[in-house]
Amino acid sequence: MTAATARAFPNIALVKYWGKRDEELILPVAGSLSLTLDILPTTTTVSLAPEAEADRFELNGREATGESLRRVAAFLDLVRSLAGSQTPAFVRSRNEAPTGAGLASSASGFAALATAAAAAYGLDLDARGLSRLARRGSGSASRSIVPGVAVWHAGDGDETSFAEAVAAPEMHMVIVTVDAGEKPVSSRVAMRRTALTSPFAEAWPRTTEESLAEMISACEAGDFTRIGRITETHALRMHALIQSADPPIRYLTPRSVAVFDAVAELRERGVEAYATADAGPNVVVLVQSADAEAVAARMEEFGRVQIAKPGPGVELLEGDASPEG
Ligand code: 2P0
Repeated sequence: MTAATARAFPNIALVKYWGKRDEELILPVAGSLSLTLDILPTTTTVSLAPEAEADRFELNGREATGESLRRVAAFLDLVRSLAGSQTPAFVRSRNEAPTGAGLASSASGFAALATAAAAAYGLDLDARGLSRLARRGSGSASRSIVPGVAVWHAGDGDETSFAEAVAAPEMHMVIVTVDAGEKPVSSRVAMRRTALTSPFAEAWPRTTEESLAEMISACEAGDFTRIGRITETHALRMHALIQSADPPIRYLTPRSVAVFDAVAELRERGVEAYATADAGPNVVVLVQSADAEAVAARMEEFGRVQIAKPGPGVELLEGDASPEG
């Protein structure tokens, strides 16, 4: 096969990934757990280009250069080394998240790229193999291979650090985009600075693994309240850790904090809602489906609001059959 297309969706972590123990292999300091969404997918086509001199990468119809091209080309180098190929490729990618909306995700991007590139270069990978490969592009991409709730195991090396599905109760997410601008410090840079300078970095891997074990047991028990509590606590712990770097990094803005307060107020009125936020100011509210519309309406004063449901794992749209496992 010389061309393949794959589609993957972003994921939002309930137990966060923050920090690498191996930057080359992208092995995390602890496991994490996320929900893959059903909105804002990335669709990517990889076409082998034997006549070309170098890889090309087009994102939303625009030719990419600089760091984003370099990252895609480095990832293709990895795929080629596994496939025993030297053929350049043309990568065309479309992100349904509006450009600059702060929701364009390296998770959906590298999950789709890994799956399309593996098919185009003839690598025969099952879901676990795809998750390991996507991880090498961006850690969180390992989880976007998997439908619904995914646990990414820290593992003890490349072979055992992959994501797989976890049984969980039904949950929706209300995404509150309080600021569509670009984040001031990339998560990759911020993770490194946190590890090097925060006095609290030492406690993070152990406490995250504890939260992860509790979260998996809450998911298996179908206990939404426990899932929500762990989610909000772990998100705020991650932001506390990031803020303790030197120089400090603060992703949450006053408006983000106002959303956390509004969510706490909803809880006082008996609505089960829990907030989380990634490496940026936008807030995601975890709810049960019956509450999604009402919570979304309450959040409208803070920014653009979208409701997401659990989404599918990565899909190969043309070429070989869908990944198994
Ligand atoms: C997460 N984040 O678990 C956490 C929470 C951001 C905050 O995974 O360096 O883009 O490419 O492995 O996967 C963002 O990190 O970082 C992330 P790299 P990635 O979703």
